[in-house]
Amino acid sequence: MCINLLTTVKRKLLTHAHVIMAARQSSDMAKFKETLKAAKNIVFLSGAGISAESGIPTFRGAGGMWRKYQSASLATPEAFGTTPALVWEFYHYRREVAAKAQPNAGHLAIAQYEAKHPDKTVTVITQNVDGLHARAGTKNLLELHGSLYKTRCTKCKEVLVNTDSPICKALENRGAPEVDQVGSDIPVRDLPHCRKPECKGLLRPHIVWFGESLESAVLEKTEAAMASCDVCLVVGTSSVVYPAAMFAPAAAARGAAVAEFNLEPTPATQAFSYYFQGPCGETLPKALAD
Ligand code: BJW
Ligand code: ZN
Repeated sequence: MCINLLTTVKRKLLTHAHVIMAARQSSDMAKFKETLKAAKNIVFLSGAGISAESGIPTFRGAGGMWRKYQSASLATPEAFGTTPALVWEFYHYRREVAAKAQPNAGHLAIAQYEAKHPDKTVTVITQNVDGLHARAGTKNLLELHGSLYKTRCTKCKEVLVNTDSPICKALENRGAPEVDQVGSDIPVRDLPHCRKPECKGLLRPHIVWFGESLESAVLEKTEAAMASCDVCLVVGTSSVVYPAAMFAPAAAARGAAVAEFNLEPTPATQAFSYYFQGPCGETLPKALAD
């Protein structure tokens, strides 16, 4: 029911916005910079593409496989319920990859833009869980889909920051993507567990999986930022995962200037006023320079 409603809203937004915006879409960087200069409330909405140039695989396309599994098939409560060790191997691998990666020119340009414009409200809303925006120095950050470096107890629900490497002894040297193996032989008792003696519940990554609701406090702040922004920069997202995919088309439909930075067009591109094609590690620094 909910999905049907959201799908209808999405279609209407995209069709409506397509009709109004398609003829007026621009790739004029100088014009966009003028629009940005005049803006007071600016939102960056980022996805996996911004971290691609740091060596972190995106979800869809070539990088979206781990072993013989689609990444999206492991990012579900069902997968964790049936094979928690396999899902932990996958997330352990991704924690290690992201910890070794460095923020790239795109992350840094956004962080520097925020620091240089204390007169503006700059909000970074990311679907990424890799922590690279924060490591680049972004302060006003909303992590829509959680973090690789937070755990949540499945029993008492405690959320904790955890940057241990490895997160537990049993996961040491595990999670290699090239291994030709079905499932995982790590016993559940050896996976990360709650530190509280009275609980000892199984920990899971504090990440929003398919079919799960986004954290309400994060969602409320996101909706407030999206409702008040006058410019939104949509960076490196395929705009196919909801509710995140809905935010920028809705902002465009109410008249905000929305600029997309991507290697290729997405289902939302036509709804936006600006489109800058190319690696965002190159296009964003240009767009954000004085
Ligand atoms: C570059 C580049 C470079 C590359 N420079 N660009 C309404 C309609 C239909 C379905 C739904 C709906 N509402 C809910 C759903 C179900 C579902 C959903 O959206 N499914 C769709 C796939 C259809 N959504 C949910 O389940 C969400 N929950 C929810 O809505 O709860 C309420 C509810 C539940 C059930 C029913 C109804 C309501 C939760 C979604 C959580 C998503 N989680 C994931 C995985 C966890 C994180 C992790 O493990 O890392 O988050 S999915 C995965 O996709 C990940 C990402 O954050 C997310 C978005 O992907 P992203 O970032 O866009 O990456 P890619 O790979 O798709 O795209 C990369 C882009 O970069 C490409 O465009 C490239 O071209 C570009 N690029 N290099 C610039 N250098
Ligand atoms: Zn607990």
